[in-house]
Amino acid sequence: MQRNIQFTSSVMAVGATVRGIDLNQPLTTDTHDALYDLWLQHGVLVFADTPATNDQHLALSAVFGESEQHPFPEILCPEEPLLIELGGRNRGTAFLYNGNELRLGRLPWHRDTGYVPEVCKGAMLRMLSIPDEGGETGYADTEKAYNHLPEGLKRRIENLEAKVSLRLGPFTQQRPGAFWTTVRYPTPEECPYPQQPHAHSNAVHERYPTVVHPVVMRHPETGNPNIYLSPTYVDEFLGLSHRESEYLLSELTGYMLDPSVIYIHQWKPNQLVVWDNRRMLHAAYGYDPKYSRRGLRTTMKESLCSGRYYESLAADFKPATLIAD
Ligand SMILES: O=C(O)CCC(=O)C(=O)O
Ligand SMILES: [Fe+2]
Repeated sequence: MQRNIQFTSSVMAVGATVRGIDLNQPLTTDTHDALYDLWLQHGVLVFADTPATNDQHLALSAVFGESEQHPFPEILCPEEPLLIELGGRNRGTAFLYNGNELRLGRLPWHRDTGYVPEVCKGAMLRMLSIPDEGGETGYADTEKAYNHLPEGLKRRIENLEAKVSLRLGPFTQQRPGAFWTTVRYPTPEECPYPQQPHAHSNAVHERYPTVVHPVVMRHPETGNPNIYLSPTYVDEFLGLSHRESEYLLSELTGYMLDPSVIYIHQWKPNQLVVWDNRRMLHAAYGYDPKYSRRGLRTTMKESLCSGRYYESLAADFKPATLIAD
């Protein structure tokens, strides 16, 4: 039977591009199903040449999952609380990375809401204002990364769990997942552009107590295993010493951030990007504060709860052992 599909797609090394969607027309059931299948298959979809209003953005996002309100009230979009605002009014603080890279909006590799037990399902981002240079969003496929692991390493992490806490801040240098080695506040001469005071504080951490997540996650829909780590948030692995944990984390992060499993998206007008947060890591490369950038993003609710609070660990928990290859 002929299917009524309203788009064409092209597959990239990581992710796929979708063209032809017109959000002024209702999407057919076949289009809906084919988009969802393509998303599960590739982890990230770029909708090219797809102008959208906030309502159309929310409607397209609903093809992939039900929207939920993001846990940070301070970043909700005032006109539409199911969207968060990145940049724009939430311009943030500029930092000086590696001694000479002045950047706003830079975020290390992470999985959204990886610091709560119910990690969100996915997110759809659209950029309303794009800087003249920079401002890319990177996506890393942790399923492809898992498939690259040597068998011995797969066995070592099979039943391992990671202790995760909200440490996503600018001062993550020398943490796996940070793509810089030094970071500091710029002097007023180094950054003569408007910015906001730095808001990340211990208070944020206290709102989100430490959680535990499995290191290997079988995707709830495809069943495919991935390295389910958000490098920036990992404190250590349960049952391993801090040193062993740091070593293992950088080893696994090396696979997760190998260029062969990364797609770096350079934003153009009228695009929306949707990613499967159960599988993909992402990072914001940031931009020179002489430019501005504004994006709006949905957050999708996941019904499967992959983690638990650290405090509620069972008393009979048996620590994992690190078996040498
Ligand atoms: O600003 C970006 O490019 C991405 C920011 C981010 O981490 C997100 O939207 O979840
Ligand atoms: Fe994010």
